[in-house]
Amino acid sequence: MKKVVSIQDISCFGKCSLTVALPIISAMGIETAVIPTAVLSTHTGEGFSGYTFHDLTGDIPAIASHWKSMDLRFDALYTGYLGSMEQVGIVSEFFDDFRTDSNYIIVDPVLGDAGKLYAGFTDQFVEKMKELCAKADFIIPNMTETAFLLGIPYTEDYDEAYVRDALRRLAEFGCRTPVITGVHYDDKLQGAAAYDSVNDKFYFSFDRNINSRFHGTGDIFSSVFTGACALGRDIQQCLDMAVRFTLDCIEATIPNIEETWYGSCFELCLGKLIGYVKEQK
Ligand code: PXL
Repeated sequence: MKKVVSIQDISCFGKCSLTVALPIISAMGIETAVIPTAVLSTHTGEGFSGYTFHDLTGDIPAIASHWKSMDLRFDALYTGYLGSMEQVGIVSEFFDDFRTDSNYIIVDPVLGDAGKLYAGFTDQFVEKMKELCAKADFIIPNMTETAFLLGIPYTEDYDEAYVRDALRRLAEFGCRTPVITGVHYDDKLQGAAAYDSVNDKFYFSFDRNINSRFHGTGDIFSSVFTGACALGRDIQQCLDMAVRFTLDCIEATIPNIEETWYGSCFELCLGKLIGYVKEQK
């Protein structure tokens, strides 16, 4: 059985990070270990204020050393939202300890959306996140995170040449395959693009665009991508499954939007995801 460890916060209410990664990767038939990096009462995105934040950075080295003593190994190490520069440094050490010749390191450099950094993040934090990206096989930023990582202005007016150039520049940080999510050149299609820098090859996957922003979709995408990667799927298959399932979740959220403005209704789609894993060879 494949094993993944997901390292990110628990937002107790709000459907993102671990409360998304754990059910999604498990539904893909993969054992999912977790390292909660912080406990928040809700996520920090639009609509919530006054949330609590309990930092668990100090627990991570002890968890890592216990696991090392048991010689635990994982097919993928997957990180999402990290709450402080110190935490990014400790996760970086975790990568050094648990990287093998055959596993994947997947970093979703959670920094912001819609052209803005999330609450509490600074330019120094972005710099620190770049260092973590250098150790990854795959990084999965959205268009906002791509702009912050590259130090370029955020724009919603771009074409395929812009995306290819951004992917090449992200690869210069040292990660093998950057993946950009939320790519859309017009109102009809939305999807993701990847660049395998070792083989100098680009990959694209698009599906129907829905012109609205949905919280937590980045975590849904990265969780499916991580699961598909751990299952040994190729880059195109990982992109296709993550794009398709993210769209399923958005479509399921629209009729429930009044109730779940703070997250996407991925729960209603897990049956489909299990089907995709079975169908895609
Ligand atoms: O969905 C990314 C995410 C994860 N964790 C926390 C967040 C966010 C985005 O706002 O606030 C705590």
